[in-house]
Amino acid sequence: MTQVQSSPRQVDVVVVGAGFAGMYGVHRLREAGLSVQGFEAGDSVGGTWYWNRYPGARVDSQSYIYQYWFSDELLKEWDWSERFPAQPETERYLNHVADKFSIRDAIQFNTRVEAAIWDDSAKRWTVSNDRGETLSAQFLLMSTGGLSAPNTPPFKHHEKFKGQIIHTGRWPKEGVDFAGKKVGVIGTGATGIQVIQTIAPLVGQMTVFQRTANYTIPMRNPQYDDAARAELKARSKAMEHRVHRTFAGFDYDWQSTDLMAMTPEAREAQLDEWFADGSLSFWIGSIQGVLLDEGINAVFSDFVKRKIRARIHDPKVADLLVPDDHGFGTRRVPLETKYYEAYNQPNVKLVSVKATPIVEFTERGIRTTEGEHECDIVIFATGFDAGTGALTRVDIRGKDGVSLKDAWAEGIRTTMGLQVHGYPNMFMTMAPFSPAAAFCNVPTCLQQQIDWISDCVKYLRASGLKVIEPSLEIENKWIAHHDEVSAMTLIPKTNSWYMGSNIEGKKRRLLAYPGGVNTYRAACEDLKAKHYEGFEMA
Ligand code: NA7
Repeated sequence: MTQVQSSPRQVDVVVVGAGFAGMYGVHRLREAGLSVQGFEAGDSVGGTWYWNRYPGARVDSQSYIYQYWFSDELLKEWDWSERFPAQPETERYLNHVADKFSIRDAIQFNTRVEAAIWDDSAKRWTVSNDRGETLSAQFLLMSTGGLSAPNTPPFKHHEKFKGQIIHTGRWPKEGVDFAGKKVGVIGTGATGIQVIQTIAPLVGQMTVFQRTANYTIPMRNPQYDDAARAELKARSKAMEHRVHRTFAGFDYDWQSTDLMAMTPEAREAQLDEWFADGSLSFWIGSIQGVLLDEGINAVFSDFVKRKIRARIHDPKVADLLVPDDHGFGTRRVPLETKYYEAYNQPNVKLVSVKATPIVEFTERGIRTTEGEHECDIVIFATGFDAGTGALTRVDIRGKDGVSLKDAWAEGIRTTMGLQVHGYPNMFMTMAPFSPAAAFCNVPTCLQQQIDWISDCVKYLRASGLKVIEPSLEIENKWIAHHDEVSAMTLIPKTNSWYMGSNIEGKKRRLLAYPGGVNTYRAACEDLKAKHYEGFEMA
């Protein structure tokens, strides 16, 4: 219940969310001299790395670029143990940053923001939370995460199930004992793959319910010794410069190799070489044609299909695990470690819910059209309402009193994923129509967006201005550009969370700007240099 207060506490900015972006937002805005109140639903910092503590959770970006760049001291003192650290290490890192920069002081934990209403006469946001508190803020920073609103498909009769149901994005802190248990896993995206490969050796039996088979890349994850760490740290400044200037915010970028002009043998050797890096560079650090050209895409698809098939003993199981309905890289490509080998274990069964759909949950498990599958625990690795979900779950009302949820039901609108026309002084990170929403090494984009936002706020203050909002014209221009670039890629041809098509009733639309982190950053810099031309300020 929201309790009405006569004179709510006034702050300069409310920051919602204490993940990578929210923490950095608190730091930068406080540094700029603003009074900041952060709110976070969890009991500590970390965002994605707080909530997703399922077995096997791990970053698919290299540790040395999945970090903050703002403090030389931090860069020097923090030691990453390996190339792709597991969730506990990334969570430890974020806690270390929070402690070092006293970020917790500005954040109220265990508190969910429920509503933010723009008061156009006062030119301020009225923000209320689930503790019945209300605040008045000049600026609102929604750093609620692009992949933070869990998608829990409404399976029939799930309440009848006598066992335990757990969504990977809400994993219990105390952990789960799998020994001897019959475990069902629904979903084989990046998360499902990490869970399945990790718990397969621990469970009594596992039944995997797969709807769509994905392309994957085997992860190469060397441990770092002191020499390796020293070498990476020596390059950190150069790396920071680099990641902001590549297509996907990683340290690798598109290459100019003419794969199609090669002999079949040379082409295979080149693909093998890229694949052997064991990172996402095979996808977004190879050649751009993979996302633009059907012919090139088919070459990549065929290569990865052969790699997958070679690892699975039973050809019938291989038929199900080899993707058959989309091209390589048109949905998120997970990195994996011994994922396919799990299906060679006698206690792991794969059920195609495309061929035999889930009918209902029963007391003892899940019934598909082929029969009942007994489970003690069912893991929902069913993903998120990406890009929009965390924003539309808060009752955000702009100038005309229209909720963002209703406005976006008509069609998502943002200006570069940073602001929305009609919602003055509201800033967002990882929102639709910026690369941050999907096509980015996320920390690269989040830091770039927070830097842009804090520079914008500093500019307003220095100029004696109080309000900023994109004009309808500039917003329309950006949306048209986003749609034009999207249509040039192969991504809209495939169903995935990239397109919002994983959520029933959500309009199909490419959520992330696919024009490149480098291009997007240049456009943001240009706006800043031109003093936010096209934005209405007062
Ligand atoms: P994803 O990639 O959205 O994967 C969710 C999985 O759950 C995927 O295999 C879905 O099948 C499956 N799913 C969703 N709903 C259902 C229903 N109703 N029945 C059966 N199967 C279903 O989420 P992740 O958590 O794996 O990854 C999200 C991102 O987080 C990831 O890309 C990284 O960037 C980090 P589908 O493919 O839709 O047929």
